[in-house]
Amino acid sequence: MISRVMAVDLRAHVGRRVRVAGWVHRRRELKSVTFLVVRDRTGVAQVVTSGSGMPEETVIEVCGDVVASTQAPGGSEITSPEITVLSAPTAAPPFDLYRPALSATLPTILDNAAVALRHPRLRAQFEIAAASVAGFRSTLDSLGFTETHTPKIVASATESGANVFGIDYFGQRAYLAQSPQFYKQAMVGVFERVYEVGPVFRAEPHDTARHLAQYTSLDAELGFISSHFDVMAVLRSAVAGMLAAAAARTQALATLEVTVPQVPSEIPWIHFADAQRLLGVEDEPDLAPEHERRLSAWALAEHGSEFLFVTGYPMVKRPFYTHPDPARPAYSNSFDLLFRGLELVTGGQRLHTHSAYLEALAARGLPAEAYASYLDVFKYGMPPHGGFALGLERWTSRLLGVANIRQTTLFPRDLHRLNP
Ligand code: AMO
Repeated sequence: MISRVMAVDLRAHVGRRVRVAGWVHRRRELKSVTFLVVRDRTGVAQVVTSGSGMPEETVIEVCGDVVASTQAPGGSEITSPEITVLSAPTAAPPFDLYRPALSATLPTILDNAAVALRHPRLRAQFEIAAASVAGFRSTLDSLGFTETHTPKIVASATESGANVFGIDYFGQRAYLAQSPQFYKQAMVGVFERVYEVGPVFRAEPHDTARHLAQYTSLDAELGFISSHFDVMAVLRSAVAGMLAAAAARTQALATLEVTVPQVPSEIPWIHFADAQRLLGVEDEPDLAPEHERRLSAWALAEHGSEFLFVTGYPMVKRPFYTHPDPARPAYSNSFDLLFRGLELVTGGQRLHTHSAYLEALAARGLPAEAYASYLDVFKYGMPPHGGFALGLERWTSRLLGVANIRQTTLFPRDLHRLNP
């Protein structure tokens, strides 16, 4: 059998008989000839045939002669085809996949995600997401981090009790992990530097363009730090690696008409208290989304950076494991990274002694018994450490200029959506 040629390579085979395989992306029937555009994982190839052709999304295999053609996409097309139908669809997609943009509402796209994701633009978005994750992994690997896989069924909430999904675990109360927080800290005791890419779960009551009930968290944690600034430096490298890996996907970026931004060699930072002064909101306890947008605009104008660290959030706004700022204990050694007006990452230095945890839990009225197995690790010697978590769907949506993170999630889970 002739070996399979990918659509993107067709041009290199002019004058030969080849085999291509894929989906009928578009069928155009003219008076005397029918054009079938076949889509595979690399792109599209045009097949010239007679007769009526087959409906879009039919899976076919085509053996034919490659001829140069200025009119065809990619400069060549397949003639004299023998077409085998590998799988005939039983329904037509509710939108045309060959149009440059899907003309359907977001609910229609999400309801039909299995087929909508075949659209070249949507596909390209997820290719960029995948490349970003590969860049995250390779950067942290090169910095001496070890990848871990920790449980997603857990015995206690980590981030706050409020937005946790409870489940029945063989008759016992359990939760879906809101974060690998406790486990990544414990793994610092083993590997010093760890990262994890995995799903996390938030029973988010907010129906917004930036909250999901399940998202992909890119977590890292490292030991032997002096402060959260050491963590921020690692995060900056990870972001640079993610951007470089995304930038290498030139075809996907061209499809999306997007260029990848630069990250400065040092990301500018502003202390929470200074940020509040700048915004004129000193009496408010936290930064609202609108404040984040204004701070990002300020960083772009003042520092030419699309990234901005806000450091030193008030302790009362951070989880109990947060390390206070030794010089100003009402503030914390923590940070958020804003990217194009949105919180993309949260991180910071953690408490690292057993007694500090007992005090922090007591001060917040949290029962130490509920955290007993988490706290155990701190009995056995833990170095000063810290880490961060980056939300992948937010990353992709900001990077690609997509308004709603549901569009950068394959099969989003939110307040209203459990299917498909
Ligand atoms: P935090 O809860 O701030 O921190 O989450 C970290 C990052 O995850 C993303 N994110 C979300 N993305 C989509 N939908 C959601 N509902 C959602 N919630 C959060 C954001 C956010 O910046 N354990 C700490 C991290 C750490 O300190 O290491 C944590 O989970 O991009």
